[in-house]
Amino acid sequence: MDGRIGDISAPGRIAEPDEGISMEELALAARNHGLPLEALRYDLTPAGLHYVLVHYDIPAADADAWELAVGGRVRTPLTLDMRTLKSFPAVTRRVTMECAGNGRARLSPRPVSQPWLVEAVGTAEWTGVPLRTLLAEAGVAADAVEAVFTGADHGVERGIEQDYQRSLPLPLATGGDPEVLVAYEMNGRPLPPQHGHPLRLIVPGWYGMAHVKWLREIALTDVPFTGFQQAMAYRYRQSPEDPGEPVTLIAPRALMIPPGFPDFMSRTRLVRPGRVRLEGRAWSGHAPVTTVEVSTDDGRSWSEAELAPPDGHRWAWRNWRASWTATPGSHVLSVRAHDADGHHQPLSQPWNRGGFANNLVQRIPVLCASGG
Ligand SMILES: Nc1nc2c(c(=O)[nH]1)N[C@H]1C(S)=C(S)[C@@H](COP(=O)(O)O)O[C@H]1N2
Ligand SMILES: [Mo]
Repeated sequence: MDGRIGDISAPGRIAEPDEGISMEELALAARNHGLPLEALRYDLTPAGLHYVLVHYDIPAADADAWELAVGGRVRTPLTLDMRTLKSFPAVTRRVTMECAGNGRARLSPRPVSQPWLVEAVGTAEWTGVPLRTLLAEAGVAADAVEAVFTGADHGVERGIEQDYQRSLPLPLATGGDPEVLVAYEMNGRPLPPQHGHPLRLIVPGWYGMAHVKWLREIALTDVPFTGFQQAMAYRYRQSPEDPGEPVTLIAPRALMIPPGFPDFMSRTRLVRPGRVRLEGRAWSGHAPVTTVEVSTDDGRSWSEAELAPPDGHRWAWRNWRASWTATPGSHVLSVRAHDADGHHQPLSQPWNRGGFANNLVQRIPVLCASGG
């Protein structure tokens, strides 16, 4: 396939109000997977339980032959193999990553795309070279404004063939807070194929789309990047004509490990009467989480949960817990997070055409059966 076979300005599709999940959405949901919510129990998500989102195919990648090109508006273009990359001083950062489309499947009307409920999240320790180290090595030209990152994967978006590419503003690419990483290890092991083997970008605090996997090129540019994933996708738009604002930082969210045990098909949770420990995780890319509140009466009243103190991992989720005395009958449990910038989770859905950053509070219907 070659060149333009479609219309890159074509907007994504919004499902009809009563339209069920399509086979195309099921095909995406079968390729990609979320975090089973009980895995919120682990501080560090085991690699196989971390959510996965791959737009096209996982590319064939040989670490021994891999080369990262650093070029564009730099003084000295570089070509770095894995051995050279590993010779730079390495850092390890614990980072919670979340897909910008998390929560999309519950929107109404529903944007047709990967149908995440709330499980597109995970936390890992990523080891690699700070991006600023590599850019200092290459020497940033005075007129550079952005860094464009290209993955080795390739596919078609709305009829146009392309590589997966995203950019970051230069101050973020060369800055130290947060420090962007060119990572080659996840939880102390080489990156697994689905998470970008052998090299990926990690952008603490940003939604997943910025963390370019199978990273093969970094190019500094003197104009803002206008590729599909930057200028067309990942923007908060209310209408197809709306230019929208770019999707960047992760909005606050708290999730609860569904208590009790599930009914296989309905997924309804069953608990026995008495004390039930409620716990989960909370995070925000804007600012540290300050408060987590829990409701056991479908959002009518809220009480503060116990939030774990800061542990030095600013870019990772934090544990919270609360206690509930279950009484026979039906209940709806909810949890919501607030951050130090005053962002919090809404009680009605924030809607945009891409279904991005829907951090509507989680609702968990629970059935408490008497007689245990
Ligand atoms: N090259 C490349 N990088 C990519 C993607 C992709 O399809 N190709 N998907 C992005 C999106 S939308 C998300 S949410 C994260 C998912 O990272 P993970 O699969 O390691 O959790 O990778 C991002 N990086
Ligand atoms: Mo994503």
